[in-house]
Amino acid sequence: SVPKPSSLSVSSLLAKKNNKVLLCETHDRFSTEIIRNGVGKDGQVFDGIWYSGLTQTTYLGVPDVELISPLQRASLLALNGDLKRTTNGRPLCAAFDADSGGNIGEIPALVTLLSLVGIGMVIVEDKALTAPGQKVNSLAATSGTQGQADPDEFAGLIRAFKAASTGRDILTTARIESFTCRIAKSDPVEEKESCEKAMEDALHRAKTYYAAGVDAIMIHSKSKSPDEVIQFLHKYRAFDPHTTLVVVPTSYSATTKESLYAAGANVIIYANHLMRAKITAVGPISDKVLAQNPDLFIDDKEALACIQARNYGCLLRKLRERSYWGEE
Ligand code: SPV
Ligand code: MG
Repeated sequence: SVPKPSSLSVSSLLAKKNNKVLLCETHDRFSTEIIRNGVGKDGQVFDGIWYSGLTQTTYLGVPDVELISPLQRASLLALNGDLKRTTNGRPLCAAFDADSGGNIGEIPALVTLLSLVGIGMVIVEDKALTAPGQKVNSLAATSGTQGQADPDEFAGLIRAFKAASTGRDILTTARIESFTCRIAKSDPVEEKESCEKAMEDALHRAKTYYAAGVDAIMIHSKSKSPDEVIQFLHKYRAFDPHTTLVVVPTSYSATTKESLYAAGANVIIYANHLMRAKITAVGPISDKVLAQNPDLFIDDKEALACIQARNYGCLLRKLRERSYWGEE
């Protein structure tokens, strides 16, 4: 029989924690244990996991372009034994990054599967995906080249997620990309106008998605300053005091949690921090290991040259040629 996940629901955590919930991405059991056991100076803990498209695909060694559909990613989570994430230690809630939602016909299966593996929040972004594999990550330098979905059509997608979630404890969340899909202008007057237009567009979309019945709204930004997000939070809160608001302080990571909560945010997601930290850390370590163990290659000037050039492809070829790795 399928083990029953004992994760906490996002909605009950919001109620229990005064509408302030903290999530962090994890991409393997080890990183999950790190966030489960981490305690901040103020005694604050992570409430749950963000199943990030970026870090899940990076872990698999493929780009974050939505070549693997949300249903395929959810299936991989279900199959890799992730159900066990809550069976020992402190239970964590979980939110799933559903990219642009995938095939509309697969939404009932996607929501059912997410619910089965104990996920309490599904987040769908309003990017216009022209074909599988055409998504641009929101923080990529080229994110301004990605168009946004028509807001009314996207509202239809939200309704499909809501319909599939009936009777399930899973919050449908609309993610607004008006700030990340904007192309920055070099002229200051044009730049100001473009920012104002993006704000207007973001607010219009939020109200449209609210009318479609979303449970939560996420506002994303790639600005190093939190200003546009904070302004959006204040403006949206003046219209609707209740809907759960979600933010992702990656590019504006110096901003405190308190200032985001004070502006009206309810869920803060640290979206790819552990994977980014891992990538930054392992490169220099592997360089060091190679640099400190040159004896193996003492007479092998070609392999040494590959090491000195930090050319891993060249080094792997030399290792294979010399059968250091035995027969393949
Ligand atoms: C992810 O973590 O996959 C996200 C957040 O979607 S971001 O990478 O900032 O777009
Ligand atoms: Mg993503």
